[in-house]
Parts: sequence; C-alpha cells; structure tokens
Amino acid sequence: MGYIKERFKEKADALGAEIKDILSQHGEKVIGEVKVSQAYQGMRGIPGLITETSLLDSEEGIRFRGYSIPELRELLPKAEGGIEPLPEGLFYLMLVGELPSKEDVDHLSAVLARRSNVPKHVFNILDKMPVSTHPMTLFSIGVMALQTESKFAKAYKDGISKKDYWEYTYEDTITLIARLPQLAAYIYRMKYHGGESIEPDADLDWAANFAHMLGYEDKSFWALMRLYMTIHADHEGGNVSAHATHLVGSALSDPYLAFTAGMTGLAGPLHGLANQEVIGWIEDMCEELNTQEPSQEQIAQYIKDTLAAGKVVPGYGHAVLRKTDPRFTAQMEFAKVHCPDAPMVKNVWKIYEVAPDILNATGKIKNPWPNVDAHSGALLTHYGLVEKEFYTVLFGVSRALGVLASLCWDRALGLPIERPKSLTTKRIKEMIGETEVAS
Ligand code: CMX
Repeated sequence: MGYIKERFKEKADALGAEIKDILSQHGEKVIGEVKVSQAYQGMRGIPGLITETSLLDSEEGIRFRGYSIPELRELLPKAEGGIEPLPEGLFYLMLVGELPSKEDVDHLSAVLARRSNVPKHVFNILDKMPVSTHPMTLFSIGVMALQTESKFAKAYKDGISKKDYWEYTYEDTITLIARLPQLAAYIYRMKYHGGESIEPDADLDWAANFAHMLGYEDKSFWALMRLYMTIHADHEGGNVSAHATHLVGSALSDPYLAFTAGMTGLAGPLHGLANQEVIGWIEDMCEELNTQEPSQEQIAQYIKDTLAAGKVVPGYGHAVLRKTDPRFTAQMEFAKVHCPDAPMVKNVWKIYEVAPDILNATGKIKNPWPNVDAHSGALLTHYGLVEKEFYTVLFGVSRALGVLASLCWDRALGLPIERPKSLTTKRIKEMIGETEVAS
C-alpha cells in the first residue's frame, strides 16, 4: 500500500471511531430545524450533510481543513521557483487532513504522472462527437468512457467486503485525477486546435503539465493554473457538483459515475458554467455599447437592463456567501501582479465597483458580491485562452480534487445511501394546519 494511502486509512479509522462515539452518545441531539420555506427554497442552511474536506463561512469564505485561501497560498508547497501552491498539496491536505511536506507533494505528482495515460477508446469516442458539442458534454462523456477502468466497479462485481470499499475508491480517485488533465487537454486541442494534441511531460507537476498539454508554455500561465486548480477544488458539500458526486456515490456507483454526476451539475449556468457566462455577458455588453472600455455609467445601465430583462448578472450572488468571495480576491491579487492593464481584467474590476450597489438595491438578492466565476475568465482571456466554452472544464478538473477526496472519506467512514424525506404540498398544508387541503 502506498504511504499516502496508509496515512489516509489511519486518519479515517481514527475519525470513524470518534464518529461511532458521537453517534452512540449524542445521536439524538438536535442540531437544526427545518422551515417550510427551506423545504421549498433549495434546502438552504439545513445541516444534513457531512463533508470533512472544507467548510464555508458566509462572511469569511472557504476554509480547507481550517486553512483560508491566503494561508494556503503561503503554506502549501510550491514548484521550484514557483509562487503559487501546488494543487496536489491541497488534495493531500483534504485527504489526509494535514499540510503535506514538499516530498509528499512531489511523490503525489510522480504517482499522478505515472497513472496519467488515457486509454485510446476514450479519444475514439470523443472523435465521433459532432464538433459543435459543448466541451462540458465532451468532458462528461470522456469521464464516463474512462469508467471501463474502474477498480471499484470490478471489485464490487467480484464481491468485496464493505470494509474494503474505501481502498478501491481511493485507487479510482488517484487514477481519475491523474487522467483528467490529459482528457481535458485532448478536448481543448480537438475542438480549437485542429486535433493536434500535445504529449504530456512527466517531469512537470500536475497543473503545469495540464497547461503544457493545453499548449501554454508561459511560466506565468503555469502559475495561474496552479492557483486556479487550487481555489476551485472544493466549497464544502452542499454545492451542486459536490452534493451530486456524494449523492450518486452513496448508491455505491463507482467514482467515475459519481464524478460524472458532479460534472453534469457543474455544467449548469447557475453553478460552474457561470465563468463562461460572465465573459459572454461582458462581450455582449461591449458589442452593444460599441466599446471595449465601457464607462461605469454604461456598465451600471447594462446591469439594470439585464435585471429588467429578468436575467441574472453572472458571477454575482451566492447561496451561502455574503461577502466578496476570497477566490475572487485571490484572482484579483494575481491579476494586479501579472496583468493589471489587461482590458478584460479592467472591465471585471469596473463591474465590481458598480454592481454590488445595484444588486443590493433590488432588495431581494441576498449576496450582491462577486463569486469565483466573476474573475476567472478575464485572467484566462489575458493569456490567450479565449475559448470561453472551455472554462467550466478547467473548473471541473480542479473540482475533482475536492469531491473525490470526499468520496474516499464517504467510503472509508461507511456513510450510507443518501435518502432525505420529500413532502407534497398537500402534506405541508396538513402539517401547518391549513383546513382547506387541495387534492
Ligand atoms: N443577478 C440577478 N438576480 C439574482 C442574482 C444575480 N447575480 N443572484 C440572485 N438573484 C436573484 C435570484 O434569482 C432570486 O430571484 P427570484 O426571487 O426572482 O427567484 C433572488 O435574487 C434571491 O436569490 P438569492 O437567495 O440571493 O440567491 P440563490 O441562493 O437563490 O442563488 C445563485 C444563488 C448563485 C444561483 C445566484 O446568486 C445567481 O444566479 N447568480 C448568478 C449566477 C452565478 O454567478 N453562479 C455562480 C455561483 C458560484 C458557483 O457555483 O460557481
């Protein structure tokens, strides 16, 4: 057994024992209540899930195993001469629960490089798809095609004991994370560069190798990819991609099937596709106003028009956060150092100056501040990655780190199939004591 796998198992056994105690002593303690409005309105705030890898605070933003994004940028190991954290280190942190050493991260990078080869049949399937297919559809199809490799599915079919589920989940997790950059890069090169794919470089770290396979050799773009892959990795368990992966995994669908569910959720415009939507919205605004540098007044009017047309302003708002997303701030800091004069970056900053007040004035938008997706496309555009339909695939590759680390925990802790209770409106009326019950 690899030593990281051993460390994970030790931690999981220890926490498993603690949870057993918690359940036997406090299993009946009440930790929340459910209002009618919550049942109808997306279950906001109901504490009904366990996710060990990260925790979201509405004011402070995300913490991964207790560490904020600025702390991670400082404390996680970096590539030689690099300034941004290596995302492999974050994966280790989420999985094992402790900051890794540089040796741990190098070891993980080498394991991922060794397992990174995507089988040919996956590319053959992608080649058969119409060129107009959205990259997120191709990505989900690619992950599904990789499922033929699932060690978990095979072991389950062969009849393994429950206590060994975690081990096959772990193996699938490492292999899938290893292969996603090559899969995603193949899609990018197939769709936008005439199918000329680029061979991986096994000496590079996971994110730099991904950037290399996309066709980018600029070291500052590699730094961006390391940052991007770190900040998009996890956002506790209730968001659509994390929850969908966890839910489908709870049926003992293998990690490939479970992760595909997460990715088809990430592909929605209110979730991960918002990064594509943001750039589309800014491009439409510039075209309509016939300028690449709209004024604050013009932007303010465009936001009001968007709201009046019954549409959302992409990149703004959040179901949990009530402040500027620290993932937005991290990207803003990166842009201040690397590309403060990039036109799209300047537009994003100008929008940030006017949008919150306008959104706040509606009186109904609970969070008028920007989220992670408000900034990411502008940085990518600056480096020449202008194919906005591809942006959510980058998000998806990163999100694998968090949701698959969580899936390992789900199986190691023996979490059961998820099955919350649903109600009908007729039953709600009975519960609230309405006499006239519609049939
Ligand atoms: N623009 C316009 N209207 C918005 C809005 C925005 N950016 N954010 C929220 N609203 C609206 C909602 O649509 C809702 O309207 P109705 O009452 O008419 O249905 C109302 O304000 C209240 O919504 P809320 O409680 O503030 O927000 P929700 O928790 O329901 O939704 C989110 C959260 C992210 C889906 C929403 O803010 C939104 O649609 N934002 C734009 C899309 C986006 O950027 N998504 C990415 C989120 C981050 C990620 O997952 O990647």
